[in-house]
Amino acid sequence: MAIQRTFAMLKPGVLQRRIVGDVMSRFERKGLNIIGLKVMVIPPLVAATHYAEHKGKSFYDDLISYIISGPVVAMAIEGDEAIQLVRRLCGPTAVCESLPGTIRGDYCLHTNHNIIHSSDSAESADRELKLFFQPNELVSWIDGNVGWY
Ligand code: 3AN
Repeated sequence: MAIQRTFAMLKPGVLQRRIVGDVMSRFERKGLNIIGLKVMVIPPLVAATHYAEHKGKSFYDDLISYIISGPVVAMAIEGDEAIQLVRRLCGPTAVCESLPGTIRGDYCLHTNHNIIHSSDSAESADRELKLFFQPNELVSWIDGNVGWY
């Protein structure tokens, strides 16, 4: 096992639906540590950088206008194998493949509003954490229960 940091983001609509606590509690219950947290409206340039790999795809323009349409909750999460574990807690991109029990499986009806983003690799996590957080906004902490998870 290796301690990793990853980036996750609750997309526009999650604050309005008042399910931020429900979603975040899944990461807490798993034993992962929230080490950075902010509510923000993503500037268009940051959105374009974040989703650069999708430029040119059919859903790109809608994706950008949606992601800047309201406040998001940006999170930095730390723990053993955090990158893959957070992805698994979120569930697959396509809502029809997201099983009940995953975040997307429980909270979304449409793939374009699949409520949460999480980094898909160590490289993405590093890039995305730097895009959304300053180094001094990330605070590692020790959980005294660490041996029980
Ligand atoms: P993930 O967020 O699971 O890593 P990506 O990076 O392939 O998935 O896609 C980024 C975002 O683009 C998704 N979260 C979703 O909002 C949107 N998206 C991806 N594929 C589609 C699609 N086929 N139709 C509509 N929106 C899509």
